[in-house]
Parts: sequence; C-alpha cells; structure tokens
Amino acid sequence: VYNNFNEAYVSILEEVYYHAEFFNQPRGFSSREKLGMNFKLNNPTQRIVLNSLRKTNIVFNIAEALWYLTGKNDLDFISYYNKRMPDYSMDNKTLTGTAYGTKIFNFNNQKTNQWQNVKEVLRQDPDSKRAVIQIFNADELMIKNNLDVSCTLALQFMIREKQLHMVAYMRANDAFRGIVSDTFSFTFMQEFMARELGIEVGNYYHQVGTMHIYEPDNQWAQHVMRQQDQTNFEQPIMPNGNNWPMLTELMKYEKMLRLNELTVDWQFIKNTGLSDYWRQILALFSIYQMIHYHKNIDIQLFKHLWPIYQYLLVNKWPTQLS
Ligand code: 5HM
Repeated sequence: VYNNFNEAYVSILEEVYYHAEFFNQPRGFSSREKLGMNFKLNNPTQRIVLNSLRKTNIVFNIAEALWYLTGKNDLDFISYYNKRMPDYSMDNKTLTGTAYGTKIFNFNNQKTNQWQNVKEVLRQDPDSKRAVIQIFNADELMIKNNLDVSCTLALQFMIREKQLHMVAYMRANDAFRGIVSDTFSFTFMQEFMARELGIEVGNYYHQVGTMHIYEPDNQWAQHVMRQQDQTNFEQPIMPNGNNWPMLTELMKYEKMLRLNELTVDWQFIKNTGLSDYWRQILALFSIYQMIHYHKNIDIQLFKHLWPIYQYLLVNKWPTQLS
C-alpha cells in the first residue's frame, strides 16, 4: 500500500529486480519476472513518477490517456508522442492491442460503448460488482505473429462508501517502462469517471500476472533505484463535473499543433474556453510542438506552466529548455 505512485514505482522495481522469481526469454527478449504482483494506491491522483533519473515523459503520459478517452487507434497520433510505438503496429496505420480507447468505446463487432455501460450499471446499482470494461479479447491470440496483444485484461470500477475505486487487471506489465504510463492512464480514467459521476476518487488497485524488467533496462533501472533526492510536488487535480466538453475542445487544438498547423501562446490559451487544468495541458502540448519541430521555445508560455510541469519538462528535455 502506497500513498502515491512515485513511492510505489521504486519499491516495485526493487521487488522485481532484486527478488525476481524467474529469468527467461518470452518471444526471445531476456527478462526477469515476478508473478501475481499487486499494489494499492491511496491517492491515485498522485500518479506521476518524479524520480529525476527516470525522466518521465509527462506529455506522452497525458497524450496516451487522452488518446484512450477519445477512442482512437491511429498510429499517427501516438507515434508523434512516442517514437517506439510503430514497433507494435502490424499495418503502420493502427494499433490493435494497445489502442485501449477503441476497446473501451467500440468493443468488438458490436462496437459496444463500455464506458457508457459502466456508468449505467453504477447509476442503477451503486454497490455493483459488474462495472467492468473488458480490454483483452480472446481473438487477439488467433492473429498470426501478432505484434500487439493487449497487456491489459480489464478495468473494474466500484463505488464503495461514496468513493470510486478501480482495479486494473493486466496479464503482463513492464515494471520499468510500461507501468509508468499504464498507471498514469488508468488512474486518469478513474479520476475522469469519478468527476463525471460527481463522486470522490477512491483507491487504485493494480493486479499483474507477470511483472518484469527487460535486460537492456537493467542499468538504467539500477540508477533509478539508487536515486536519493526526493523531489516532491503536489500533483494536479481534475475539475469536478463533466470534463468531456473540455476534452473535445482541447483535442481540436491538439490535432492542429501535432500537424504543425497552429502556434499557440499564452494569450491564445487564455482566450479558449478551457479551465485552468485543461489550459495547462494545452500549454504542455504547445511546448512539446516547439521541441518536436525544433522551433524556438516560447519562454513566456513556459513561465505560465505549473511548477510540476516545468520541472518535468526541464528534466526530460534539458538541452532544449535550458
Ligand atoms: O510478449 P508480450 O505481448 O507480453 O509483450 C508485450 C510487452 O509490453 C510486455 O513486456 C508488456 O508487459 C508490455 N506492455 C506494458 O507493460 C505492453 C502494453 C501494451 O498493451 C502496456 N503495458 N500497456
């Protein structure tokens, strides 16, 4: 049990690294693993890994969570934020297993909207144990040489004592890389759902079949585990209520920024209909555009970012932002 994910992260790494149960090579990749691992977070809104040596990419983390919430599966979107993503695509256009958004909002041939279903179930019976979003699909194992089989099996939402708790079930989780973005996205969706339902965010539970560290990450993982300095920031809280209109407006600008069709400064951001929390994300996307397309960084815009975002950007892109 941990208060926040920053604490949990290093402790899980240590557990897998120093107390591995098995050393093996699934699909030829050398790794060490521990089976049946789980952890609980008391404050799932405190979801960002701040360890300076880990160099969290906050822009990718947020983009991936929003990519899920918009129900998309396009490689163009997500590979702009993470250049490793094309490795998982079979057709160079879409992602299948990893595009959880399509699973959530358009599951299978019936195109089931599971987000809507979960909300309905919880409204009808707040004590329900049926509010499950299924991700892994049995057919994924029938695709020959599938590069991208969902690592996440399901997400379960439960209202208990007026708080929204969530359990994430994963068949496999990379304890060094994947876990950082997965925990971020899942707790982000938990918070998004809680705000939409108008109830408090409860606990987050993470359950994993095999938790592993790949051998090429060993050295970097060791540095991260030895990092002593305890950077700490209070992490942003999403506004209460229905955040869908904010998300829709934000994603309009996101697309233009990504395609380099728009430049956005602080004045522009202030004139949008976005609230502070979503303005900050638009500002992050705008700074990322400048980094991605090698433009001059807008210092005024950077200065309007919250301290935690300033820290994460400078830590990740020190040369561009010095
Ligand atoms: O051979 P396998 O399909 O399990 O390889 C996928 C790798 O990506 C595993 O190491 C898995 O733990 C990691 N992964 C992750 O940690 C993949 C996804 C994509 O679904 C994810 N988290 N979200």
